[in-house]
Amino acid sequence: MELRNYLQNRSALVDQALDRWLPAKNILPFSLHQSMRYSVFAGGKRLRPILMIAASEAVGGTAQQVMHAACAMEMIHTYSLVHDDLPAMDDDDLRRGRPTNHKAYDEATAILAGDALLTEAFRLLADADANRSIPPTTALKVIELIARYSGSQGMVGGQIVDMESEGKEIDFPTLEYIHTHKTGGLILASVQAGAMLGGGNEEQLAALTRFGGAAGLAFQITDDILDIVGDQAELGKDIGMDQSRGKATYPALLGLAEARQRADELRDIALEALAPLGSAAETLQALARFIVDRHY
Ligand code: GRG
Repeated sequence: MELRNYLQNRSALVDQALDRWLPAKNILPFSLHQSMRYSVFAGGKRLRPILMIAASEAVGGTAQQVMHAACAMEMIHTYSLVHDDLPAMDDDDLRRGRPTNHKAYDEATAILAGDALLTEAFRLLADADANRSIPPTTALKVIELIARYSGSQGMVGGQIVDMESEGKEIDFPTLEYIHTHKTGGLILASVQAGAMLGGGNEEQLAALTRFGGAAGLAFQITDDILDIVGDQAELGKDIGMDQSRGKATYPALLGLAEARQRADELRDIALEALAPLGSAAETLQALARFIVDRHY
């Protein structure tokens, strides 16, 4: 299947499942559930759930086997965007082409919507019915994996180092720490969870771990580049913000050309890592190219 069709098809499946699993707008408390849904259904690419599904399919599993974890991952990602946009963090007005959650609602509601999305994600990951075809040990390993990559030694850890580095000159290892933890981790965890829930063996999991690490870092470097050369309407958010905030980015440290080269190298590392999976990994190959070539 051509990648564009694959992205459309799998993101529609994810949207349907999210709609089923997220509390409806008419369930109390209305404002909280509306605010959660506002950000979840604001038009994200669903890249992390799609990577999880593609990783499951690459090891012989199905989309259905990972759907609850894929939706949980999208809820965690959306919570991170809602909180990242808050006045105490990046203070952004626009996200996914719409006013940010705290602009559409208010700051307290946005904080609580993020809190509830994170909590709901772990409720879903632990849901017995959603895990009925998954061995309990695997389900527990996936919960631990996603918690580890989301928490203080994962995304939240990357976020605080990012904030503390604003306006400062930082070295390359610190920049790599920020990128691999703030963004790369959830992408790596998505791929690993897909391999585990899809029933992959040790060799397949090792290959997909190499793939996910390289793809995750390539994604954030591309995000840095798009913040300079991207189109605001296509991206659905303000551009040029990294430079104005004195953010630690690859182009700031290495220059645009070298940052592009590094993203291309990481794409090639990701592609090489997929070799043991053969033609079963064709979708993941296309996704690795998309991560680096995308305009949005
Ligand atoms: C607030 C705990 C906490 C963490 C925030 C991920 C993050 C950490 C902040 C987001 C800042 C940011 C814009 C980082 C760039 C990489 C990134 C996560 C981009 C958005 O992801 P996409 O492009 O977004 O997959 P969509 O909207 O398509 O889902």
